[in-house]
Amino acid sequence: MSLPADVLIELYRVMFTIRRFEETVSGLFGEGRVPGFTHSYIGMEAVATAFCWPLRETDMMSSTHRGHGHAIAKGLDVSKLTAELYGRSTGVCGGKGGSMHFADFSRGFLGGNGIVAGGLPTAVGAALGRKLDGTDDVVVAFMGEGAVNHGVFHESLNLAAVWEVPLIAVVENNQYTQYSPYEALTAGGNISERARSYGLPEVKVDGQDIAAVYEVAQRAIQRARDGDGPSLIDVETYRFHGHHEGEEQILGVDVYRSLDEIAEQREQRDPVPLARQLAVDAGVTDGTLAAIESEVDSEVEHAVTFAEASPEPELSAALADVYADA
Ligand SMILES: Cc1ncc(C[n+]2csc(CCOP(=O)(O)OP(=O)(O)O)c2C)c(N)n1
Ligand SMILES: [Mg+2]
Repeated sequence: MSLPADVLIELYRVMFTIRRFEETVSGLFGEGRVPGFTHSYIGMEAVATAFCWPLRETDMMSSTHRGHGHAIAKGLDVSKLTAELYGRSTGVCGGKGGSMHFADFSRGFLGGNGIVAGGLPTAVGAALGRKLDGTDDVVVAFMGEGAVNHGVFHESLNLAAVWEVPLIAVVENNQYTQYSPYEALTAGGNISERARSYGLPEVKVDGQDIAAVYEVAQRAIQRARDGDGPSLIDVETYRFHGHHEGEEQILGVDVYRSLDEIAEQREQRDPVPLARQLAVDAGVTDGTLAAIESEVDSEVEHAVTFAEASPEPELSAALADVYADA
């Protein structure tokens, strides 16, 4: 599918923002400036970008432990996101969520989740709610391929299909479940084939090709808006960093995958330069793209300054936000 230049420019802006944000967080984490745990989305930028692009603010999304890219693609404020990672009071959750457990309901972001497959049942419930409310809003549920072997994956998809809810379940198959190759854990070999057992279409897509993911995302989201039911999408992607930041320092760099494999993926399958090339091929000038890159650099630099200048939450705020307003 060939995308128009104006769309490619905006998709590239989102992808580049995720890339620059994650590179920055990786550096800050290494220096001990960002506390807790972070999991990098570097290498997977096209997936969140394509699936969030067609979404409205009122559409919802559930995320994972690797959620920074999902959040940026859904339009969360980069400064408030950075402050959240720093645990500061100006963060999207007042600094109480951190990297893995922040949410922003004003943007339909239902939250990250430290439990593998944990976001999916929440997304099915939200999608049922959209349907019962009579809206044509949809819900996207992101998950890693590690989710497909959990019981709740089957239970959730079964109910989603029976109730015909507007859910788009996106499996980000980045080839590894923590330190295990997915083939070692996943029977049947092909995640997309599982859709058939729920009466859903089988869809598999190259997640490093923004144009290909964009087309699949548009179709699945339209199907959900039209009331034609859920989709399960198998997206082939790759993560360039370790499972979590700091992994290489703790485990070593080639314990469960080879340096050659990582280098080959970086050289040939990096979605950010591939998207940049698509934009150039569509007639976008290098100057236009360089201007976007410099705007994004400033946005991320400003976000770090904002976060580091922000205060930590007051002790008196510890029990606020524990229960939702009735
Ligand atoms: C139910 C559960 N089991 C185990 C873990 C520990 N754990 C955290 S992330 C992870 C791997 C997840 O792999 P995948 O779903 O492929 O997502 P990815 O990290 O590759 O994005 C595991 C096993 C957990 N958080 N929750
Ligand atoms: Mg994985």
